[in-house]
Amino acid sequence: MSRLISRGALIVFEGCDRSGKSTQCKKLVEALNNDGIKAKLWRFPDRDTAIGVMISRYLEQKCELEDHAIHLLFTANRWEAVPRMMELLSSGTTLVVDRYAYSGVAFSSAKQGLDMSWCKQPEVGLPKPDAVLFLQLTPEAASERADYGKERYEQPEFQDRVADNYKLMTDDTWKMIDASQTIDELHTVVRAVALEVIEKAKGQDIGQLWT
Ligand code: NYM
Ligand code: MG
Repeated sequence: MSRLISRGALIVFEGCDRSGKSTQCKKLVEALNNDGIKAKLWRFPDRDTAIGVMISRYLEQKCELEDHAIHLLFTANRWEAVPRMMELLSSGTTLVVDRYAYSGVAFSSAKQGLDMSWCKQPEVGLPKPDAVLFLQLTPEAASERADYGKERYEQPEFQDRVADNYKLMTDDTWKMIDASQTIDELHTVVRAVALEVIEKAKGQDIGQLWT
């Protein structure tokens, strides 16, 4: 298929809480923009939509929600963003996304009574990332970082189960990156990987997740 404009890449960052994803996403978008590459920062949950406000209240432990129900809200928060994401990708903008469906599945299925295959179902068919940059840091190292423990799920035993669940979802789009490096060292690695992914994505259609 020939295109007038080559599409942007969908680059997702994943990892346990406090692994440095938000910092790296921000630095990557800045670096790409400085290089003249169209790139935009995106994040899930997007706490600014009506659904996102409910999610945010739940995470801040201001309300309780049944486990399946909150899982579906996280998923709905991705689906509501899809039209805009597709528009940007096809107009040539690379999206650097802080968490995606893998977070949805890894966190929800760390709870009692929700299995991974059930958790995956509502995520099936979302735009498939061209690459998942997984920032690897032990839950112990993460727990020593600033602000840890403020939100729901930020406990070492829960994060251990999340880390195990992530491992079950790795495929050939995943790049495992050591997140114990300094911010600048990590950024150098991330930027090199991203440039390769952006180049490769130009010639490929956007796939559908887990189909
Ligand atoms: N989280 C995030 C989920 O449980 N399901 C999801 O689908 C997503 C995207 O929300 N502990 C969890 C992981 C985090 C928390 O994320 C909020 P952040 O990046 O700290 O705002
Ligand atoms: Mg957090």
